Amino acid sequence: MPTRDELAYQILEETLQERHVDVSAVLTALKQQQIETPSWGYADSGTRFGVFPQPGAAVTIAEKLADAAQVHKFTGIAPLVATHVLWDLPDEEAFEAVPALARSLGVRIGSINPNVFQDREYWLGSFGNRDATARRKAVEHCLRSVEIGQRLQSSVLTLWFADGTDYPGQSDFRERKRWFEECLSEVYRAMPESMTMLVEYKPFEPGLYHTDIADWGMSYVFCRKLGERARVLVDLGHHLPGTNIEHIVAFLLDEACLGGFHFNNRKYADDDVMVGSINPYEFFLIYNELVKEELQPRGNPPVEYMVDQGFNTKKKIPGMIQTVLMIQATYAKALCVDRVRLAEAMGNHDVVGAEECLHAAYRLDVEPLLRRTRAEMGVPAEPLQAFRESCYQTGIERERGIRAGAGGLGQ
Ligand code: RM4
Ligand code: MN
Ligand code: MN
Repeated sequence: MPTRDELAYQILEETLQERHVDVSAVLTALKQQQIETPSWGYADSGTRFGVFPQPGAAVTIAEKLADAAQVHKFTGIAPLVATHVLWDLPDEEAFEAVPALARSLGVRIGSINPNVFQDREYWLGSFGNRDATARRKAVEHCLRSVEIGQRLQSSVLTLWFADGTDYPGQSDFRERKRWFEECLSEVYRAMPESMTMLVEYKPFEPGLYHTDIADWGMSYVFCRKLGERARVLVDLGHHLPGTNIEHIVAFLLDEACLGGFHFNNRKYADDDVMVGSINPYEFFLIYNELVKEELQPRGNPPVEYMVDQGFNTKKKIPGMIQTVLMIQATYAKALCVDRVRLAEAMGNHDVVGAEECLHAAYRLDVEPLLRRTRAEMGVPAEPLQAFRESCYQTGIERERGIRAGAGGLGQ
């Protein structure tokens, strides 16, 4: 007698075969998926109105890595951890200890995130600051981050700038653009061949009137001027309402300039809530573009799939496991689109038929496929439930308690 799981898998397999989907290729793709979770996602976070510490939230890099390792242990697809230079790596000793510590926990250091937005000197900007000493300080910090990245065996430098202005007339757009070009280029030139620079954009906040890298186009222009190892970072929350993000993704892919993502979701502004929690269909359509590039590569280098979320009211580790599972399920659905029928429908100008192909994949219950993937990877079929049963959460709540200074978003 086949088990319930086997039966469900067989039924799904038949459906997928009918839909011209190569099921074993889908399983392979799912097993190769790699997601990077952010160290700051395990630390206390808040809003500009305050930070509410959670019992058990991580403070040190060792705790952040240990918590991230739990997410990887129960999902099998989150082996990378993004680090924030200022928040995670306070001293020289950390650079020595961190890679080995990560390895011992079964994870690796992913992207290095310099911080040129918190110090007093950056009040009026970093790379776009009129004051050359502030620009110098920011460049030096980024150069140091390149060095740190090498020591941590990281190959990705992720840049986000809080630069902008609050009022018309406050500064000069063109001057600032030139300063950005100069500073970015100095950092780019210092990177080893193995390192990629990802440039993030954001149309609003903290600047109330303008931000210096406001959209993907500006980021793209900077990257193109720098060279092939500079690519655009798409943070899903950094778009004005109604923006067609999947179109941007496809456009950048075709230009071989899509570097990576900061996955999250927004309802109103840069909310940093869980990816897919507000608009899961939009997330599916984004993954649909990514899968098309995977199936028919046109030269975009591998994309970094990073999470950039804050958990203010959700518990952090289960929140992150839930996030990773959402990303996995969405990728699985995008892999299950009937691309033969879709191409036919497109060719016949059958708008209803074409959209139906996407709907059919989006509606599909991919759970049997995910359970099979997990079984083959040796991770629990129900990661969230298994994490709860492990009692890790109650353990850290008891041992670490509530502490101040956990750093991270909103601080
Ligand atoms: C920004 C952006 C960056 C993140 C900072 C703290 O809005 O998303 O990636 O590092 O917030
Ligand atoms: Mn981001
Ligand atoms: Mn953001």
